[in-house]
Amino acid sequence: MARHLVTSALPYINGIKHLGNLVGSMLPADVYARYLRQRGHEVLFICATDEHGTPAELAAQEAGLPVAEFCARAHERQRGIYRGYELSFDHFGRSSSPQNRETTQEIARELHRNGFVEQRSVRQVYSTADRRFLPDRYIVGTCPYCGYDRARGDQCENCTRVLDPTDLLDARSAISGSADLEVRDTEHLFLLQSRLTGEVEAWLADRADRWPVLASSIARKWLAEGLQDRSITRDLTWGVPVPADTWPELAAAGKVFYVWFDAPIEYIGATREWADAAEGRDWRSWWYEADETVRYTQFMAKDNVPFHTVMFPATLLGSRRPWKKVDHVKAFNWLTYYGGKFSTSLRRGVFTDDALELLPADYWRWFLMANAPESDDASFGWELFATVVNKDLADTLGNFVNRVLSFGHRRFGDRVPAGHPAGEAEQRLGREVATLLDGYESALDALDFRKAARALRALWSAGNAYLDERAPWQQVKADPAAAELTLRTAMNLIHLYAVVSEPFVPAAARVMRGAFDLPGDPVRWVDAERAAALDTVPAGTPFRVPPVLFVKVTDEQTEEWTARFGGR
Ligand code: B3M
Ligand code: ZN
Repeated sequence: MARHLVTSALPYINGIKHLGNLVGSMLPADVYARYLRQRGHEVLFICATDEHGTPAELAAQEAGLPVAEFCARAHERQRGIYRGYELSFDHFGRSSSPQNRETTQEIARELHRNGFVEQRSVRQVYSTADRRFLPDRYIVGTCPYCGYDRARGDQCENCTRVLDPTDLLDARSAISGSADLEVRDTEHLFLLQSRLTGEVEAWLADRADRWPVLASSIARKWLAEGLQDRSITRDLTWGVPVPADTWPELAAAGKVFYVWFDAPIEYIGATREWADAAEGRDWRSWWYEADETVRYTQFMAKDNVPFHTVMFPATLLGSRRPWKKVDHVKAFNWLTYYGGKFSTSLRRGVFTDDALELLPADYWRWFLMANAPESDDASFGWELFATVVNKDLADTLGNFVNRVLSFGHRRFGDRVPAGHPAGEAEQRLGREVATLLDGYESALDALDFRKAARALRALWSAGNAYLDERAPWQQVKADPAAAELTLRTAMNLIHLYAVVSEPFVPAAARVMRGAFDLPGDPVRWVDAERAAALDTVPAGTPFRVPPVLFVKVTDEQTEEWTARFGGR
């Protein structure tokens, strides 16, 4: 059995994430981690908040809190929300942890020892009023090309031209608005990625072919352009400090590592946090000289691909240490809100906190995964959301469960009925179920989530078709034992649904499974052969009728939410 390391890109600390963020990394990672666990694999599922950098400092300033305090609170807030979505992290860490500081500093020292770090002097804009160096995008001014008066120091949003802060006319600080800016010399560390290009290329060559195409195409494109040396330090107060034993002057000058240097290292840092939290947990067996059995899969939105497939591997390769590197990368396109951008700063779209107040997690999990922006961008709209939820969850799955159990209870009491032995219809159903299940597994193994959701939906539909065909409410009049067989078969389908739907809709799965008093219910996964038999739940097993699984979204709700969140 493989041991699966699964990581989701780390949500940034500065605000509540929207549904696009959720479906772009954390949620699919969770579905995959749950699937692997159900199939009996050992899984370590890691995530964390990404806490360093200028946006965190500015968000703290805006909230009137010291940045450490702001991050501690924001971390707890995000953690609570992800628990609400039942994201089954083995650990949800913080990139500001001591474990990450130590790992980041250690890797930086090793890169230095191996000749991949160089100190260089750069000219940077300093704001006297803000008493800080300003990152390029925190300098605004008039674009020299098109005259747009809110162009940023890195790019003009109006004419899309890439800029240098010194190109701007009337440059001022985006933080304070002050025009009291000067260009100063400052020392920074550069990671000499150019020297690692060949190694990264070779590393990528024998694995990118196995990745879903979105990730591999982006990675190849970046490599084709060649790796540039990158500055990996910043003049900020909040970050992993440059270690004084290696760079005493820079440490004394208060330099910290650039957030994109320490953030991916937090995958390791968070695993160390996890290991430190309880006896008997070994982080090294996952990350350091990990053996062949460890399979590492990363989930992320497409804009994060270059950092994960090129820069982070370059960092690890340059350390010359046996760090585990990623085996599979699954990337996602954008989820749009009515075709436009979700925006954290403008709070446009649906955010993870609001969504959970409207409906339980399963509704969102299903909609988002069944419509995941995999091969293309996908659009969120309330009408579509209502249609999908009502059709798939309420009509197809929920209704089946309710029809079978309440009719069974009414006619035959509170034990799974026996009836005739399985006949031709049941064998046909069994074969169909086995085929669909096989497709479902292959889709999940290939990280093909929409396809997996389609297969799961087809499994649910197969139950409805069988029930309509057999019509136990008719059978019961002429041949009650035939109705009993139909119900016993259908009840077995419900149990099968509980097992295989768990990765997508864990709460509904618990309810379905809980409907049967199967002693110890040992089933983790059902192989196709077993599924075909449809006999996991034997006649005589006590069952109960659970409350309705899914309530339909009404037209009134759709209208209300469209008005509240804006749409179209
Ligand atoms: N925090 C995602 C983002 O904010 C970024 C991911 C880090 S993963 C190491 O775009
Ligand atoms: Zn312009």
